[in-house]
Amino acid sequence: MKLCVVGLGYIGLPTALLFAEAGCIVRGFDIDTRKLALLRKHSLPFEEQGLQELYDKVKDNFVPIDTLEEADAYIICVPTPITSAHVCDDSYVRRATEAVAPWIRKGTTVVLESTVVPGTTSTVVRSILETYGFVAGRDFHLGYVSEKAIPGNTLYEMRHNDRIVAGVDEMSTKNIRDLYALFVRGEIHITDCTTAETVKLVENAYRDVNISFANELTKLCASLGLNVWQVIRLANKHPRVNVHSPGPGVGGHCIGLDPWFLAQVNPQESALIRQSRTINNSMPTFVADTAIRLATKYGTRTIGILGVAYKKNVDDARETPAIPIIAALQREGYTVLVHDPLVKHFDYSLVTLETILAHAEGILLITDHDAYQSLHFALPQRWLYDTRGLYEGKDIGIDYYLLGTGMVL
Ligand code: SAJ
Repeated sequence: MKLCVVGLGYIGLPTALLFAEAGCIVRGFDIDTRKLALLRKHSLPFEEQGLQELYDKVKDNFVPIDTLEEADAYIICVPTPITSAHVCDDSYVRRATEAVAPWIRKGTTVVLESTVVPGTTSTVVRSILETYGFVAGRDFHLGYVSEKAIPGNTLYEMRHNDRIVAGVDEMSTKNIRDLYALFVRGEIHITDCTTAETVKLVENAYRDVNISFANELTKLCASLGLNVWQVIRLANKHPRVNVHSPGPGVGGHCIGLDPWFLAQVNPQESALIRQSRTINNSMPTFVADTAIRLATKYGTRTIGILGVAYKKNVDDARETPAIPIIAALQREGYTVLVHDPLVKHFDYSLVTLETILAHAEGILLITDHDAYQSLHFALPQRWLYDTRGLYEGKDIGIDYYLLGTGMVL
């Protein structure tokens, strides 16, 4: 089986290497020449647990390419950004599908994995692939498979999570299920393409709504002078309660975007999904305003930012709340020193932790990387504002303020 993965990002590259590990001859196509150059040197364009070891193991079965080739199957894993009008931009999916269409033969399999607006596979993708006269279902297999792997544990979850697999007809579904069964150890559930596309969005919208509930609780507990972390811990003792964690905002390339693709289906009937996005998007301002009140209270002018990755222990800063928070502090004239132990490339210059500890008077913890767990602070630090609960209950050596605990400023 020769298989081509189109798009070698956080999902496409691990998927390609897992198919290579399963014995497929895999071609990995991407338009990013920097990424291809790294891969040709057997280096990775991003960190992911176990990915380098897997690449080293399967490198004879995997070839990065910049021109598509004939293959038995094509897996499309390209980005679906969001526009300023909060609408899914499916231009990468269309371009990737247009690139695959000329390679369709009888018996070819095409799978879309990108997160899309429900209905995309069976309309947009299908019509482009049928451009050259082959008919989906009758002549080639077409379907949709979503992934639910968590960045930071992607390979394990891609192998072991259940998978939702869909085809445009029975044969497509069977063929695609057999394909993913080559490496998926979780249960494979069968459905239609539009349901599968919708399930992916529902998974992430569910998480976004629940995070927004935790963030709204943060503001209510601050008004009550209560510790929101304690309130949530005790509420979650209930066997059927699972309140998520508050934070400085929702980052990453999924949770903050995918709910909009669902709301796009019927904006009049998606008030909760849209309001949840509004609440989560309000957190960076809430955090920046609190940090400014602290800096004013202590008369400090230099603020150190600990962590810019969108969540702990990853090197990914896409859609991170750190960006609007830093911008707000700089707009108020503060000197902002920024550190992250894993992120290599960022919109603001990054300094060493030593620089932060030597010069920052106030500390704002945005990402609770494990690397920050045992830090202890002293002058010139005067205060620390913790937006993740990392230091809750610990003596860190300076005045400590915790998001959602009603500190009196
Ligand atoms: N966050 C909170 N509070 C929480 C949980 C998360 O503030 O209780 C924040 C995080 O700090 C981060 C953002 O939300 O900024 C997203 O982090 P995440 O861990 O919730 O999600 P991702 O984007 O790393 O991965 C999600 C996962 N989806 C679900 O958990 C339903 C993953 O399974 C998906 O595969 C992934 O999106 C994706 O690619 O769709």
